[in-house]
Amino acid sequence: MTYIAKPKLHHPSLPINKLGYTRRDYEGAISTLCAGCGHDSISAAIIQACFELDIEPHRVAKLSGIGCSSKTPTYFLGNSHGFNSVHGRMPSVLTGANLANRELIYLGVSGDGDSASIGLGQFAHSMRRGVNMVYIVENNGVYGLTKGQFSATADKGSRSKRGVMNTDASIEMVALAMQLGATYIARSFSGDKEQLVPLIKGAIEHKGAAFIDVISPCVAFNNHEGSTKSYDYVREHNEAVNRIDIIPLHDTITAQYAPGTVTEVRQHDGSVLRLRKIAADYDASDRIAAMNYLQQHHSQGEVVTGLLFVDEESEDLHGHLNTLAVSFNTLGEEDLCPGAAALAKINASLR
Ligand SMILES: Cc1ncc(C[n+]2csc(CCOP(=O)(O)OP(=O)(O)O)c2C)c(N)n1
Ligand code: SF4
Ligand SMILES: [Mg+2]
Repeated sequence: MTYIAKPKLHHPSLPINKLGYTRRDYEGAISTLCAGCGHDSISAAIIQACFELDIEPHRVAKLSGIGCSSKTPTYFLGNSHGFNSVHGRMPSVLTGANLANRELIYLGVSGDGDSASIGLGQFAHSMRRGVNMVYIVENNGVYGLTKGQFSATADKGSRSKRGVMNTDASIEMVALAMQLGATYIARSFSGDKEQLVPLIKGAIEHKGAAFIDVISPCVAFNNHEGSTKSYDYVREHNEAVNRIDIIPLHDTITAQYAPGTVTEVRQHDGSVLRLRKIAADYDASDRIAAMNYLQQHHSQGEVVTGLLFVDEESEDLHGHLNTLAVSFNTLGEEDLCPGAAALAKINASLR
C-alpha cells in the first residue's frame, strides 16, 4: 500500500505528556480521505485520547476491515502494531490476537458497511464474548469506498444523494451491542471532539467489550438534505444524555461537584469515570431502561449520544475462559504441551 509520510519537524514548544511524547508522536501517515470526511476527526480524537492517557504506542494493536473507515489506522498511531484484515473480519482476527497476547490495548476500527452487513456476525460474537477491546464504528450510513450505496445503518425513509428513498429498516448498532451484552456502550459524533475524546479514553480503560458508534458524515455521498447522517442533521438532532470526565489511576481527583450531580464509576484499572447527567431521566447503569430510552428517542428521529451504558462489574473473554494471567505468546513448549502421559490420561477419559 502506498502512503504519504508526514514531515517529522514540529514546533519545539508543543506540549509533552508524562512519557515525553508530543501529540505528533501519536500521528500516522497523511490522510488520503476526502477533505471534511468525518473519519479524519475520529482519527484526531484517537490520537488525542492516547496522548492524554500517556499510552506507549507499542502497547497498542489497531485492527480494521475494508472501507474508508478501515483505512484510517494508517493515519494514526504510526508506531503501533497494525493489521488491515479482510472485509468484515476485523473482530475474529482481533479476538485471536487478544487470546494470544492479552498485554496489548486492542483498538478495532470499522465502518457501518464493514460491521453491519458482511461483518454483522463477527461484530455480534465479539460483543457477546466480551473481547477486551475498543470497537469503533465510523458510521456514515453508506459504503463510502464503493461510491455511496446505502448501508444497513441508513434510516428507513432517508434519501440518497440522487433522491432515492431507503425502504429497508435500519440496523441500530448500539441497540444490538446492548442486547448482546457489551459492557461499555457509547455514541458520539465526529464533529464533537469534546464529547468523543473522553468516551474513547473511558473505553480504552474499560475491561471488556467497549463499543462506540460514531456518526461520521461522508461528505462525498451522504451529507445532503434528506440524509440522517449529515453534519446538519446530527447537529440539529443530537441529544447528549451525559458528559464524562476520565480520571486515570495515576491522577488525583481535584474538581469537586455538588452531591447528586455526578455519578462516579470506578473501572477495573482504578480509573474513575465521572458522569455528569444532562438528561435527568437517563440511567447509564440500567441496560433495560437504556434500551427503551434509545428506541423511543430513535423513533422520534433523535440521535442520542453520550455514555449510554457501563457495567462496573464487567469481565472479559479471558475472565470467562479462566485463562492464565500471562499471555500465551510468552509460554514455552513445556507449558503448552502437557506431555504424552497427560494426553494418554485425557484420551482414556474420553473412551
Ligand atoms: C468480500 C468483499 N465484498 C465487497 C467488497 C467491496 N467493498 C469495499 S468497502 C465496502 C463497504 C465499505 O463501507 P463501510 O464499512 O461503511 O466503510 P466507509 O467506506 O463508508 O467508511 C465494500 C462493500 C470487498 N472489498 N470485499
Ligand atoms: S468517500 Fe466518504 S467516507 Fe470515503 S473518504 Fe470520502 S467522505 Fe470519507
Ligand atoms: Mg460507511
